[in-house]
Amino acid sequence: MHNSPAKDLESIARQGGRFKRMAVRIPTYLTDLRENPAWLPMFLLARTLPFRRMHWFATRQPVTLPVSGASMFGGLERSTVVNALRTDGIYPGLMLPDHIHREITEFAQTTGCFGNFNRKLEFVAGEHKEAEARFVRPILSGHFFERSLDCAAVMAVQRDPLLIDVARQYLGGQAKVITTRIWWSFPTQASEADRSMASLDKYHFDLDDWRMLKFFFNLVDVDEGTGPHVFVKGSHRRRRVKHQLTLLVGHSADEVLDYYGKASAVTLTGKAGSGFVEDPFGFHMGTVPTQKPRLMMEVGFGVSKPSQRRFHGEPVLR
Ligand SMILES: O=C(O)CCC(=O)C(=O)O
Repeated sequence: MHNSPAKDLESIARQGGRFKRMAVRIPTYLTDLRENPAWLPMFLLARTLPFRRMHWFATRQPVTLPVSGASMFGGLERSTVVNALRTDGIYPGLMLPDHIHREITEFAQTTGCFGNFNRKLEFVAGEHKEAEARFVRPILSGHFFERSLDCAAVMAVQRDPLLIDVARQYLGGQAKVITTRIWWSFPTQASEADRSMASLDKYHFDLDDWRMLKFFFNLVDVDEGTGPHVFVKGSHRRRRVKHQLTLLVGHSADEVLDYYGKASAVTLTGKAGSGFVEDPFGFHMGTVPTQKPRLMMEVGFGVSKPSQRRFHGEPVLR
């Protein structure tokens, strides 16, 4: 659902339905293509299982020694995480040390974020209701973009040896960090367009690279009313032909769950600091909070040259 300019995404999304939103992304796709011609085969073929497998066998790089140094995740076995990722597409048992998640939450409570991906809508999270009144619109998300990297605890998580070790074992030796972000999702009356832009309430898979891995952390206590993330187990390795041949990455819950079964959907509630790592080629979504704001962190890994523009406006890391 990514790969579109951060600039004025809100106004684009408001202009109309799904096909209009796809059409307005065409200039961005063309720029991506000029900048990196290898983007086109990825965009067209990485949605199909046979081409993903071919790419894996053709490009996989060997994993060298694990990255050394102490991890904030203690003695968690890399192989346990990687085996769960291969089988289920998700490993749900991560936990950040208290001082780390508290430092990030304090940063996110005291630093201005940008509403609905729009840099003109700046506010601090505690003033969400006032911001909605001031900007006369529902505000569903608050992103920090490059400001996320000013928080030392965010950087400590991004650089933790466990993350890169797991990413290399799962994606191949060339795996590298491509995104790091923290963001709020707020309870509000959001339109379908706003929800779609924030990757909320619609199952989708990510198509920013041939192979990706995302670590997510709940930075506040997340229950059913806090808009938890949902992942469909096994959907990273089994895919209906119809869902491989479509240009659309988003699909209705009925369509997705009829195929994988309702029991395959895992809802990632948990205490502040709890985290999980998933293969985002599997179907997943955030949900809209109904009671309390959710604060999340994501560190994403990929295998190709990252695009200059990210959908969420976060900096591209080199
Ligand atoms: O907000 C969420 O939990 C979903 C995020 C998401 O879908 C993504 O990063 O691809």
